[in-house]
Amino acid sequence: MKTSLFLASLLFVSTIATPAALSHRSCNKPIVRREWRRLSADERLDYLTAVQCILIKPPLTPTDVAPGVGARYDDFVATHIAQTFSIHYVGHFLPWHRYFTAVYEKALREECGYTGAQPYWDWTLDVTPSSKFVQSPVWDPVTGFGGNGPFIETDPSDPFSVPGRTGGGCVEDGPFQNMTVRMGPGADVSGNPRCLSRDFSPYFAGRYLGKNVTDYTLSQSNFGWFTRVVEGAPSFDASGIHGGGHFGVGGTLGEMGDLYNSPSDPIFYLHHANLDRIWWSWQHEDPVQRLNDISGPIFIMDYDNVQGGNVTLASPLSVGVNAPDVVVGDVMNIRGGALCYVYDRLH
Ligand SMILES: *[C@@H]1O[C@H](CO)[C@@H](O)[C@H](O)[C@H]1NC(C)=O
Ligand SMILES: *[C@@H]1O[C@H](CO)[C@@H](O)[C@H](O)[C@H]1NC(C)=O
Ligand SMILES: *[C@@H]1O[C@H](CO)[C@@H](O)[C@H](O)[C@H]1NC(C)=O
Ligand SMILES: [Cu+2]
Repeated sequence: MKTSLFLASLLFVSTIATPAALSHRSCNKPIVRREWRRLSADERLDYLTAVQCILIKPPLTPTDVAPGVGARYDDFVATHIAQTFSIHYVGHFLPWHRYFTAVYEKALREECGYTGAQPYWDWTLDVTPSSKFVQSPVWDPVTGFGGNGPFIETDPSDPFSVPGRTGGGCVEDGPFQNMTVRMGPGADVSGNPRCLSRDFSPYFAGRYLGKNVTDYTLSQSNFGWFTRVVEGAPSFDASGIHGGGHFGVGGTLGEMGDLYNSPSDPIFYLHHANLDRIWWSWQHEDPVQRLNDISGPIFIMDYDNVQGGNVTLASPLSVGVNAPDVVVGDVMNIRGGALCYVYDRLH
């Protein structure tokens, strides 16, 4: 049964794969994704310049779909918002975000003249001790993404109050100081122009982004548990590395802490590239098994399969206007199918 399903899905992949996926089938010269601090200062500036470019390029999303979309960058945010409840706490959480990040990387390269690969942020380098968090090179005002916003009081008894939050206001320095966020908050795509906010919690980052949590994540023996440990429970008391990055940076009031709207902060893509690298590192430990190991619910939080079955290699992935649809099997290997990149280092 298992074998025939697997063969069926392979057949499915090879017969209906999209032209885009087919054109990338041979991956002889993968681009190499590197950690932010291992790029030269010029390479960091090249990346930041490409982000400034996509922030002002005209959008592709039709106005009746998301009236507030004002730039090509927003196409990605609106796509994430539209699918929020079908791409988190599901089996295809990691495959979807892998494809989404690669498609963003492709847009920077093909539409904004960027010649490098998507960088990643290895937060384990910045959280021991947690006081180091604010000094990370990723927050540099010139060769990074700028830092925190000023502190804004919130009600600490609010269940959404992230423990240890220290900011909440508009980012005060760096290249995204004057960036206009239009999508969100939450599911709202009508257009709410405002500043980019961050609400750092060094405490939260220290608790979930240390090497110990990544090592625990990598010790899971199958994909079903691996992805559940990456996502953690939707609670501040039992987050995983995914929530660690989102709430460590976005806290309560920052874009990164908004499940829908988090791609509005350009650091989103460096966080997700690192999650992807950790998944790749896990796959690499047992490629024969793990390049095909996929499971987990089709429907959000449906871990007992009450509403439906599990995701398979044939399950569809859509990133909306940004690229052709693919299937999970097209993104299991970063050097094949719809993808063609590698990481400089495994975790
Ligand atoms: C942001 O806008 C303010 C006020 O117009 C200006 O002083 C500052 O230099 C701008 N910062 C960037 C990074 O463009
Ligand atoms: C990892 O270390 C942090 C900081 O000491 C701690 O709060 C957390 O509970 C540890 N987590 C695991 C899974 O070991
Ligand atoms: C779905 O996947 C989980 C592991 O992620 C597994 O334990 C469960 O048995 C699977 N359910 C079905 C219906 O195959
Ligand atoms: Cu997401």
